[in-house]
Amino acid sequence: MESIRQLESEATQAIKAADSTASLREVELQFLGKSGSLTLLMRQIGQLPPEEKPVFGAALNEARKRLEDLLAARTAALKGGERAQQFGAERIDVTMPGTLPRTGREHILQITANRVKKVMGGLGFVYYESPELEYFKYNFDALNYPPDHPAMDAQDTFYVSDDLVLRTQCTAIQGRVFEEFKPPFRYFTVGRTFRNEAVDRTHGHTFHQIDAFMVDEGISMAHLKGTLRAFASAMFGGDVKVRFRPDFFPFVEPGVDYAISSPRLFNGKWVELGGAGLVHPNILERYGIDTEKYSGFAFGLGLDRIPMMNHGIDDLRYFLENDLRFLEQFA
Ligand code: FA5
Repeated sequence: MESIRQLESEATQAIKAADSTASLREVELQFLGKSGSLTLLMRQIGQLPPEEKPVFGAALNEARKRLEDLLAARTAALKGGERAQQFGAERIDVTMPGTLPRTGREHILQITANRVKKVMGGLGFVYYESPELEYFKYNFDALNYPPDHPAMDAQDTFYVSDDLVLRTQCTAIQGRVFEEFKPPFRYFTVGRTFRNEAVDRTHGHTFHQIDAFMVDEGISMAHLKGTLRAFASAMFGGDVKVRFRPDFFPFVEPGVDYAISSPRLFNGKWVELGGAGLVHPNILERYGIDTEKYSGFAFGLGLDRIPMMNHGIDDLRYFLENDLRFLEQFA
């Protein structure tokens, strides 16, 4: 009997001292488990004299029952505290500001290209796409460059093989269009061009051009000037001035350079956007077009110069540097 009281008192102490449900579980195993000390005591009943057995058994069961109740109460109390603690740790503050996912946006050059496509479409030109890796034939030969002509030096490019180059000018669409379609027509393209260039603020090794040409009956410099005047108004505003000065390109005759100026843009300085002229008769003849009946104009402009003018950007290298601080300014 004494041993029961002793064990019950020990177990009670241990239960009161336990500070977590996990340690309570250990106490339970230690006293009431399969080989717990109270359970072992129960097994000793058989060795007692018969008259003591019922009294001892009853006392043991009562002690066990008290301990079980105490354990249950203590477990419940500790569990409540532990839950509260867990909730506290996992608590979500729904009033905290969220993290916005990063969203992409169109690149300023893409925005510009899309505007150009709208404007050129509005002027009756059809978009034509051709490869950036181009045959030498279309980049130069078809454009009336005599073999080894020094004009090719102005457009030194990257050769992939003897007859494949990274195109130096979007004018390379001309030969492809002439092979595919019969005049009258108006085609244009917008795309990436490459030159082996001493890179500076206004010259990249990789840049973009708009190139357009139309062939029809009676086309003259007046049509060219009217078209480039309308293009400048649409891209820069109605108040821009346009300027044409004689220039040489093997594929036009006469040839001009085309510049624009406005007091609002680039301190009113003249900025050259590109070259233009009437399609050289040699090219028309090469593709079997009757030059008595048909003539055409062509122009090629730097795309990158347009946002440079419109946003006062003084270095075109920003466009391809992928610096978000620069790119995110253009919605
Ligand atoms: C040409 O590329 C001719 N194909 C244009 C042309 C087409 C003339 C049809 C006549 C008829 P040019 O090399 O000047 O011409 O280049 C045209 C424009 O592209 C330049 O005025 C400039 O705006 C832009 N450009 C040329 N090289 C670079 C470069 N390295 N970096 C950025 N823009 C350039």
